[in-house]
Amino acid sequence: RHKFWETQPVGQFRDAADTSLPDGPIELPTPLSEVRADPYPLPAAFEWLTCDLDDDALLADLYSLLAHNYVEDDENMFRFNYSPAFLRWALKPPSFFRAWHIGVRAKESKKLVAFISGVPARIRARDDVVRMAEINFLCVHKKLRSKRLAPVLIREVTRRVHQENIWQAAYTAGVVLPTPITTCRYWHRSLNPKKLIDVGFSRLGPRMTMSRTVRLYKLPDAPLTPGFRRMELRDVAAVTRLLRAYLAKFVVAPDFDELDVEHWLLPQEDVVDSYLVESPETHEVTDFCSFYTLPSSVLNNANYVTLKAAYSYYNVSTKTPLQQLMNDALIVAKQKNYDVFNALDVMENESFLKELKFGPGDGQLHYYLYNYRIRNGIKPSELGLVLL
Ligand code: NHW
Ligand code: EN5
Repeated sequence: RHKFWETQPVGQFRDAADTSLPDGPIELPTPLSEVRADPYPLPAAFEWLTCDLDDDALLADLYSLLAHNYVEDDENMFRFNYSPAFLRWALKPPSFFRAWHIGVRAKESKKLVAFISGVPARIRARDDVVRMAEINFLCVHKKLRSKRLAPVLIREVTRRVHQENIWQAAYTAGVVLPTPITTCRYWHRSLNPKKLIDVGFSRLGPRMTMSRTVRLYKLPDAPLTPGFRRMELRDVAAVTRLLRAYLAKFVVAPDFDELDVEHWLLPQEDVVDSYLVESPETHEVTDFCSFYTLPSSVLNNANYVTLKAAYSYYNVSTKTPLQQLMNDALIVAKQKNYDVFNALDVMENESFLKELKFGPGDGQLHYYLYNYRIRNGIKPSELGLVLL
């Protein structure tokens, strides 16, 4: 069934019932001298390319590969359209490795035809903080599909991760592989219902007119919570404290320090937005919310070419109720002209989704760990990790 995945140190479907297997690494590290020294062979027409994302021309090629060949929904109506600035942000966190930005190009034309990436992260599973690679942006050009190139890319990124003495990884996918630690549902909150209906992202509900629908999703013009403001550089220490305390509640979550928070959560126009509540009396930072910007190309529509989507990222409430905080996040997203606000049912998100008029999407997101077993998996609400 899974000719490649059966050979890898991941939870196998046949072991699912075996509760005697312990939590933790599936296989032990090997000495670095035993890590294969040279790249895996590619078909003769192609060559490996370690990507320099500071090179604007290369970044443009990567952007274009993904814009035309990356993830689509099940009916091929939309395709993720990560911006160049977003890709640079996603792939260059503190202590990133350039060797983990792996392209494949045609030897003759030099055209970029495939890509896979990793970035380093510390991820806690129960009480074990593990150095991992977060693997993302695996993409093979549409014309080269089903030729078993993906396993070569995955083996090569694994080799380069091993060379840094890192033996675990985390990744998400819309497809089922051996074996998810949990399966999450996407939820969607319409901000611009007329456009969403026009492009086929959503439908007019039964017994609903367009004007009733527009009224249903209407939001105030400005955030309601006193002290709600954009996060700034001076807030990094306070936000790190809030976030670390909050993420400690989940079974699997990143172990963020101040450098990570500065990189992953300090606002960057059209990439990541973060807001917090500063108490007007004590000036204490009590609550925090964030979302990242990931537009989708609208395929085959006469009126529109892109959908502007915000994706819920990390949110922490200690004083402002989470539902009120997220309502303010919807309000600022609407002000900034997003068409839809998306969220997974991770962390405590279930507590506000229905109340704030999110509806379940048709997509799922499966979370995976490589070479790390979590017996019986976890519930989405036990997961404190959002990958881009
Ligand atoms: S998920 C998004 C993945 N990208 C897309 O869906 C873009 C559109 N599709 C494509 O470009 C986020 C191609 O269809 C791809 C597959 C490239 C997906 N993950 O080359 P073949 C990520 O980036 C297996 C893992 O013939 P293809 C996360 C498939 O099950 N495996 O297929 C990435 C089969 O193996 P099997 C996937 O369609 C995580 C084999 O690939 C997969 O031309 C990567 C077929 O290969 C997926 N999304 O290319 C793993 N999709 O055993 C990281 C298919 O079943 C692991 N496959 O025969 C950790 C590594 C680091 C470890 C460090 C210690
Ligand atoms: C790794 N970082 O399927 C990511 N999106 O629901 C890789 N559906 O947008 C894996 N099909 O339900 C990504 N509208 C896996 C996800 C791939 C993309 C995907 C889904 C998520 C999606 C939309 C559009 C469906 C179009 C037809 C959807 C319904 C919205 C509606 C709004 C009003 C209230 C009810 C719901």
